[in-house]
Amino acid sequence: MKKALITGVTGQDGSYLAELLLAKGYEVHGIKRRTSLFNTDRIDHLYADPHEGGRKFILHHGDLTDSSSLVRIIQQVQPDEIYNLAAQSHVAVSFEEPEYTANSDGIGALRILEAIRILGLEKKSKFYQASTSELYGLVQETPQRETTPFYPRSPYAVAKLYAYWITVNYREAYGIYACNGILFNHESPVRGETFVTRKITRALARIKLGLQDCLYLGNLDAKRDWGHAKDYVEMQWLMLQQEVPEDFVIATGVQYSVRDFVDAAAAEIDMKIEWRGTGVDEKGYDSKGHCVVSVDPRYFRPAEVETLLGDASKARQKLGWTPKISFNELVSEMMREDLKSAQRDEVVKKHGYNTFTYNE
Ligand code: NDP
Ligand code: GDR
Repeated sequence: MKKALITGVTGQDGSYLAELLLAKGYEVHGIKRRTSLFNTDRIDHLYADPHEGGRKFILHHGDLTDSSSLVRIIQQVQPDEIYNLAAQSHVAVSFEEPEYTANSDGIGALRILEAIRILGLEKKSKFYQASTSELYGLVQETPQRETTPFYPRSPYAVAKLYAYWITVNYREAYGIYACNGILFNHESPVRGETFVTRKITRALARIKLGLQDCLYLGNLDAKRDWGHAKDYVEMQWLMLQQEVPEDFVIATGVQYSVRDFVDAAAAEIDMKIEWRGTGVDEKGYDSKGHCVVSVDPRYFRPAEVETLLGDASKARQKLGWTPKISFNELVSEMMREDLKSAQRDEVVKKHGYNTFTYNE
């Protein structure tokens, strides 16, 4: 039985990847951070009680900023495959916490690669690095592919640039089977609530049911190549099953703006969007006291990535990979699931309890 170790197992991709690998018969180990509240919502359905034998899904406490925990876990697990998905993954937050982002997202990858070396696992443990389309930042070529020059535009992207190159370097220097998946944005119903797609579907569902007044957004003209996380984790696994380790771009090849995403999500629930510019009062309300979408400059970034569009021809040709879930199916699934959770909140509210609107 193959053993896989996933860092970031409590995140969006970690949860889909754990499901996929368990279905393929792997023993799956995951690293989670110590938190003051449970942070395992996305993987609770996979949880197995440690008091029962024969577990295939095992969690370990560790942190990408703590080499000792990483070395200890990798030594104990002796994984055939390591998927490094853990990161401070929010681009806007990286401007506020640049040093921490560099430590976890950049040096974190190095710590795992060094652990592989220290433990003499160069020929045993294959390594996947969660690289990103943010590396292209201020784009030098459209669409972006493996050979497009990088131009990172945030502390997050700069940290990921280090992780990208250290992965390439350890592959070339020490013969480790190490690859970068350069993944374009991918979303799902379990996407973090402060990324723009989930923020939109969650807010529109709550506005529809009268639980929230406004959706405040930043740059509506930013364009992204949005795919579904479920499709993309399959690709992460495929990249570690090849004869030779290589880096691959993963994308749909179709681009939409943030505004398009709002329109598509609203259409799913027959909601007519009232676009409000910055010309309304400071709270974003119009004269009728009603507002649906408002631009709030607080969500503008110090340096923005305006447009990303990927070319995944190499993955198509060499790995036979194509995304199965379309943009409209993705939006529809996210909207459906957020409507369900808003309906639950509606029941809670009807019984006199407050529900919480987190406007971040
Ligand atoms: P999430 O933010 O949903 O998940 C990140 C995971 O990393 C969480 O499990 C989080 O733990 C964990 N984590 C954060 N910091 C640390 C740390 N210091 N030590 C250990 N664990 C930590 O991200 P996604 O699932 O969306 O993305 C997965 C990876 O892919 C990330 O590296 C991201 O940068 C990259 N990526 C994502 C893309 C996307 O569109 N989703 C596109 C391209 C790359 P906790 O649950 O406790 O917060
Ligand atoms: P991104 O995703 O920065 O591409 O990083 P995000 O959804 O945060 O932003 C996409 C675009 O939407 C614009 N935007 C807003 N973004 C947020 N979060 N909130 C808003 O209110 C808002 N309004 C407009 C942003 O300015 C941006 O242009 C994601 C992360 O998953 C990274 O970890 C990953 O590497 C990249 O995708 C590929």
